[in-house]
Amino acid sequence: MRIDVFSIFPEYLAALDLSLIGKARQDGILDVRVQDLRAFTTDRHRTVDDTPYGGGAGMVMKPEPWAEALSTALSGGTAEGESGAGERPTLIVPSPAGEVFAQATAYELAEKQQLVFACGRYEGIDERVLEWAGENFDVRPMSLGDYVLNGGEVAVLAMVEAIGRLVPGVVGNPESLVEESHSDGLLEYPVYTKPSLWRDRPIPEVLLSGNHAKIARFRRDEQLRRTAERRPDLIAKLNPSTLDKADRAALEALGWTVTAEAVLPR
Ligand code: JB8
Repeated sequence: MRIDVFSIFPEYLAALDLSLIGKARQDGILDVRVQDLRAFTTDRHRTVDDTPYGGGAGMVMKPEPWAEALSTALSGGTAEGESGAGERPTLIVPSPAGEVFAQATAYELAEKQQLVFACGRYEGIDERVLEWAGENFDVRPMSLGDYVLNGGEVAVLAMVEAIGRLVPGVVGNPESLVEESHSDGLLEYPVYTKPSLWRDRPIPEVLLSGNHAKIARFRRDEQLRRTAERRPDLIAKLNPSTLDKADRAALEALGWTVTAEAVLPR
C-alpha cells in the first residue's frame, strides 16, 4: 500500500518511522511518503495561508500549494501502476466536520492501493481544493471523534496506525487482530498476567481452572458487563441474532431487554 502525507509539520509524522509501521516500511509492505506542503509554494515566504473571505477568526490554507502537492500523489507509482487501470486513490482530509473514523473505516481503507492524507492547519483548507480533488480522488473528510485538534497531523498518525496494522504482513501474528475491542461490537475482556497474587489482589479464579468453556463464558460476560457500563450505545447496536442464550441472560441481568428485533434498555 502506498501512503502519501502532506503537512506543514512533516516532523510530526516521524513516529511513522517507529515500531510496527516503521518495520512494515522497512519490509516494503507500506510505502509511506511524507512531504512538506511548503515545498509546493512558489513565493519567497513559502506562504500556505491567507485571510478568510467573508471575515472571521483565523487563517485559511491557500489552494495553490495543495493542488501542486496533491498532483504529485497521482504519479510516482504504486504496485498496480498508474495508467488509470486501477482504482482512484482515496484522499483523507482530517476535519472535525468529517465522517467519524471507526474500526469499520480502518478495515475498508486497509483494502486500498493508495491513501493520501492532507493535514490542514489554521481554520482548514480552502473548500475548492476538496471539490477539485474530487476529479481524481475519492475524497473523504474524516474526524477521529467529537473534539478539536490544532491540525490534521495527530489524526493522521492515529489513522495510519489503525489502517496500516490491518494490511496483511504488518502484524506478525494475524490472530491478534481477531480477538480485539470492536471486532465483534463489544469492548475487550480484561487481561491478567503473573504474579497470580499481586499486592493482595488475586486474578479471577476461573482463569486458573483449565476449563476452557468456562473461561470463554467468563470473558464474554466481562465483555458484555464493561460494554454495558462504559458504552451502552454499543449494546443498543448489537444484532440479537449474534447473541446466544448465555449472552441474553447476561444482558437481562444488566438491565437490558433482548427481543428478536433489538436490544433495548429496561
Ligand atoms: C485545523 O480535530 B481535527 C482537526 C482539526 C483541525 C484541522 C484538521 C483536523 C485543521 N484544525 O480532526
